[in-house]
Amino acid sequence: MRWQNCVRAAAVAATLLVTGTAAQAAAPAPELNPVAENGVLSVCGMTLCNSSGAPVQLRGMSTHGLQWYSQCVNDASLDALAQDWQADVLRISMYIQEGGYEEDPAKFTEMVNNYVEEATERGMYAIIDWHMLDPGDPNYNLERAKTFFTEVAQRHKDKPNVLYEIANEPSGVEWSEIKSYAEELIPVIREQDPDSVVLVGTRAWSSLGVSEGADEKEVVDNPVNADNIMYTFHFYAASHGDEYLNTLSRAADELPMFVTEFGTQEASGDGGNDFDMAQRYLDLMAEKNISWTNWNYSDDSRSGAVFKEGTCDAGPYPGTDQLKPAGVWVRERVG
Ligand code: IDC
Repeated sequence: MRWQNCVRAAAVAATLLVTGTAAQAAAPAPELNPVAENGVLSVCGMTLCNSSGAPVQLRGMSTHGLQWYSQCVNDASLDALAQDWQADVLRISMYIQEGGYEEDPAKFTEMVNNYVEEATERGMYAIIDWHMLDPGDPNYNLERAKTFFTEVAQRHKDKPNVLYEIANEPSGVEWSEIKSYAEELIPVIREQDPDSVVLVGTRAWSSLGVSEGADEKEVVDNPVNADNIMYTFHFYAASHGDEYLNTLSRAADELPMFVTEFGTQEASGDGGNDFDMAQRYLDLMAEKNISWTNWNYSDDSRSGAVFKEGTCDAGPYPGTDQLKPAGVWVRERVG
């Protein structure tokens, strides 16, 4: 969060002066971390607000799929994310298919629970991302989602820092199907954890319908019947130009929006970066106070994975030497 950076940077500098080296730097004092400063978040108007009712913009990173890149989410990398990157939020991406949750629900639930604890220890918000992708109908995984979210919401209900993202990227389904999924699942979460923010994916890979020829109107005209929710929008700057940007801009005036995934490259998460277009999105999100997490905090070979290949074998994670160009760019903008 921009307004707190000076204070946090000063505190980190003071810590460094005392201890001498970055490696010895202690975690930021509790009063200087995003969660201690802002407490329980809620949706107020079209934005997120802190426990005093002041608008906040969270900025941070999404993990890659935990079934593939959990080695990039460890004590040292999370310290770097919280202290060096100064991230407010970690999105914990748990795929359901492709070797994810459906293969071993207990193992993946435990992993997510542990990462929520790690984010909490570091004073970051945590988004629990139900990373459904293929099949694109979220109802396919409804029973699994009920089981999973009951467990994680029960476990974390007393924490101030957990947000629940219930459908990463629906595709090939009407908005009405996504809405009905959300209206089945949200009460299940609320039963355990009544006051947390829930993030709802939108049609066509969370493009508010644009990638399938629709737009935000279908949501504006027929919103999910629940309080304290936001809708998600995902973009990849080298693939998604003005039509997408304008849709996000219009939508943000009528719907609470959270960009839980974006890349500076193509929708494949790979290829050349379009930093100019990405900056236009970032400017819009700053102007309209839209929170965001970037894809992704791993050392996958693709250009959108922030670390160079092999970084997660042993680190180190702070600084920029081990970052790809997209990583250098986004690290500067997270803090
Ligand atoms: C990509 C991963 C890649 C994986 C693929 C399919 O980077 O390793 O093989 O998913 O699971 C999304 C998705 C996100 C994608 C990402 C980049 O939410 O899972 O990750 N992307 O393609 N939506 C648009 C882009």
